[in-house]
Amino acid sequence: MKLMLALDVMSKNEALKIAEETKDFVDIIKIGYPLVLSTGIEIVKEIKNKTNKEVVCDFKVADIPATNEKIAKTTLKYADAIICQGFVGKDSVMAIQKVAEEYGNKGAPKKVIMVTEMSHLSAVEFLQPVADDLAKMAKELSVDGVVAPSTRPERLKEIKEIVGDIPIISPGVGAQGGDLDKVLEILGDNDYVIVGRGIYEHNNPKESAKHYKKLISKN
Ligand code: O7E
Repeated sequence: MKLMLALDVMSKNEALKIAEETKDFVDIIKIGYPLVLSTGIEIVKEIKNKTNKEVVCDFKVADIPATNEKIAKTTLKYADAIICQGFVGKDSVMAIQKVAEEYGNKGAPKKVIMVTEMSHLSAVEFLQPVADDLAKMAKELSVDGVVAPSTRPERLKEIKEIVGDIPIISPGVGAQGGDLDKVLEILGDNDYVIVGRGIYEHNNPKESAKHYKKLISKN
């Protein structure tokens, strides 16, 4: 199982410092609006240069196909993968997949990761009722990864069963209180556990990353 660092800090120096300190224990780095809006998209290049890791842009893109296409082009010029919402429907996701195909090459294909059910409390209001259908759509579209919650292991399991061998990317352990032991029983070698605050807010991010890496590597 792999560790994805959610680097949601707001300063370039802090981001680069934590990325470098934790790089031996982190498999891939996810950044999103907090860091990119604070520093600019060029931060992707700087993180990649410092760490030699793949960088995923978590923009949870959720627009009409024509706008999704533009966002994907700007993002995938820099990043290795982009995260989108599935609830906007097939054509919006496919517009991003088309850009990923165009911008990738054989050695470094660009990836599209799609959100199904989110990890926060209110995800049960509107997203959970349609999440199984979103997971089925993700499978039909053969996306490169599916986001499902560590905060609700029973739902994580159900979504994993639907998507089969598509890698799961799961947030919610650490600050959001997800039970890592239960998550480890469900996820497999190709899946990712996301940890953000549990690492970057720790007084020793390197030790925390090492700790999480050790825990998930036991399985
Ligand atoms: O709670 P933390 O600090 O460990 O951070 C979790 C990260 O995962 C943070 O970047 C948040 O935006 C993201 N996330 C969720 O917490 N819940 C979700 O349902 C989805 C995501 C997410 O990253 O979606 C794309 C992978």
